[in-house]
Amino acid sequence: MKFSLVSLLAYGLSVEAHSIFQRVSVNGQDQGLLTGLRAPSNNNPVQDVNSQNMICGQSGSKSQTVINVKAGDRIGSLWQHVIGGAQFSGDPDNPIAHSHKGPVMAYLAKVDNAASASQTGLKWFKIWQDGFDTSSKTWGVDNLIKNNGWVYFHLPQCLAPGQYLLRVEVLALHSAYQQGQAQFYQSCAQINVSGSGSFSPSQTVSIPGVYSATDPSILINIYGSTGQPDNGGKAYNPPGPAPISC
Ligand SMILES: *[C@@H]1O[C@H](CO)[C@@H](O)[C@H](O)[C@H]1NC(C)=O
Ligand SMILES: [Cu+2]
Repeated sequence: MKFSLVSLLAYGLSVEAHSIFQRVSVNGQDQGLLTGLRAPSNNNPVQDVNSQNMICGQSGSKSQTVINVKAGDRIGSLWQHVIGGAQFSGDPDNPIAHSHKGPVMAYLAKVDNAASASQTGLKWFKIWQDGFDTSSKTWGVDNLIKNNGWVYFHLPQCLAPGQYLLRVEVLALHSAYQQGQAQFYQSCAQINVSGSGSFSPSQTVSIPGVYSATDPSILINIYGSTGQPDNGGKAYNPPGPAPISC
């Protein structure tokens, strides 16, 4: 009995190798831990694509800060195993377990006041994604791990000035061959964009609503015939709309 409890705990630790988006950088300037973020306080994934937690994760930390950025800026999103970094010294699952293959995506939604706006009912559009590179067999999550948890992308130059919620999402597909087992991780950053752009999306999506549990990029076996997580060498299209281009 005692032994099985211990092995259960050990198993529990090894499977809960999740991650949290918890820091933003702007052109290399770290904005601080949880500053300007709506982030979950624990690293458990969201698995119900229709849950309100799909928006910015389970409700956790809030911030009064709105991060000032310019259209075209290089944004960094830092992912770590638990809030603050590694769970313990030498944590092999920081920033996220290597098993958690999948895409990384970034969405924006216009709001009046990013610090106080409700996150429900917003009109989202995708600005960036890192899916799967078939030639190097590299997933977005592999690049995140390579960069010690940092994910980098540029804000579109054409973006209209104003305040936005920036939602960055990791979709871990290691168990996605079973419906309801794809793991979604996300937080939202509160940003104030300056610039001279005028882009307004002609098509937007609702979150939740944009994904379905049986979407072929969500209900998917990413393992090839030798058990390698290489999607059998096939291309992979991340779920949701295509990123805007401008
Ligand atoms: C947003 O940016 C504009 C332009 O730089 C600035 O005038 C405004 O005060 C900023 N708003 C917030 C809430 O920081
Ligand atoms: Cu996990």
